[in-house]
Amino acid sequence: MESCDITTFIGRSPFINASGCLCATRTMLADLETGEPAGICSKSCTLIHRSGNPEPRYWEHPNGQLTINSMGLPNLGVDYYLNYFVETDFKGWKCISLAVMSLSETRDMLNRVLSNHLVVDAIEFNLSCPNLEGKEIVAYDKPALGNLLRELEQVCRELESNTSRWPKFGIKLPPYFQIADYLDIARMLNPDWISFIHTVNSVPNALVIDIASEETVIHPKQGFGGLGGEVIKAIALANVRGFWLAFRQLGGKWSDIQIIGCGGISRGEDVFEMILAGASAVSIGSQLMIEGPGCIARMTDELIQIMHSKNYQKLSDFKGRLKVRPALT
Ligand code: RRO
Repeated sequence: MESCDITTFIGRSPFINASGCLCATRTMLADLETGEPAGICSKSCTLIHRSGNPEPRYWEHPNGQLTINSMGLPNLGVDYYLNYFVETDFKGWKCISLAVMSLSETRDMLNRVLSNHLVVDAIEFNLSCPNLEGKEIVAYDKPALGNLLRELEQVCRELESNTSRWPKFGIKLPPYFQIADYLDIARMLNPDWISFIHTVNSVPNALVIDIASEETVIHPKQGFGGLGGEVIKAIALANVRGFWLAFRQLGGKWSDIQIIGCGGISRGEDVFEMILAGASAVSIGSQLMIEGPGCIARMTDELIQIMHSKNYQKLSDFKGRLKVRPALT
């Protein structure tokens, strides 16, 4: 069977991991690499390590369709992940995810990342962690988000002279639930600075109950956590499509902002749908936790199978080309 071309802006295929999944330690990252994703993204990190929320803080439904987490940003600190990227032989796209807790901390982390020996291809600002005690999701506060993005860009520009190579900058967004949000947020992104958005993070403030024990399945934050898995795919698709349409509406350089689709992807079909909706690449979260890195090869085969059946040679043959039939009036 003749093979399809599934290269994307990140490399030889559309697949990366969703930050947080199989990427918190060297061992996990090395394991992730065995699945041969096109790119890897490290666990969102802070300046110094954090142990995160108390256990139990992650739970998978036995049928594999749903996960809930309240990890609370456990990570080993920015230097740990930078060192990993220095040491690894991985040839693909390397992305470090920075949790934006405060501007001064983010500046310190950026200073380290944008050193003369830039070891990553991309920097993702996580603006959407749902699980921090006493901290709201900044990406839901539009005026605060607008200010923060302006400040972050300014910090990046100030540090530009520190680096010989300019990385791609992107942001990890939470799911939005109103049509107007896509355009409001898209307008805040300066396409001369932001190259990609990663949408969606887990769906915040879900609650899963075990009826036998009459308890929540995870315990931090009163049992509330971020929802992942197949059950969130429709929300993720809507966000990918909403931002794709918003970037086309704004036109010009906004059309160059790439979308990494995330949320509920567990089969080649889901990847196909994400790309049809406008994603340029996809990230795998819950399914990586459930199945392990082998899911990437499986989904690659499934995607290619679908492309063959539809006579598509490359991803751009169908990317963004979702058909919408006008409603009858
Ligand atoms: O660590 C977490 O609790 C976490 C993070 Br930073 C995130 O961005 N998304 C998520 O579901 N969990």
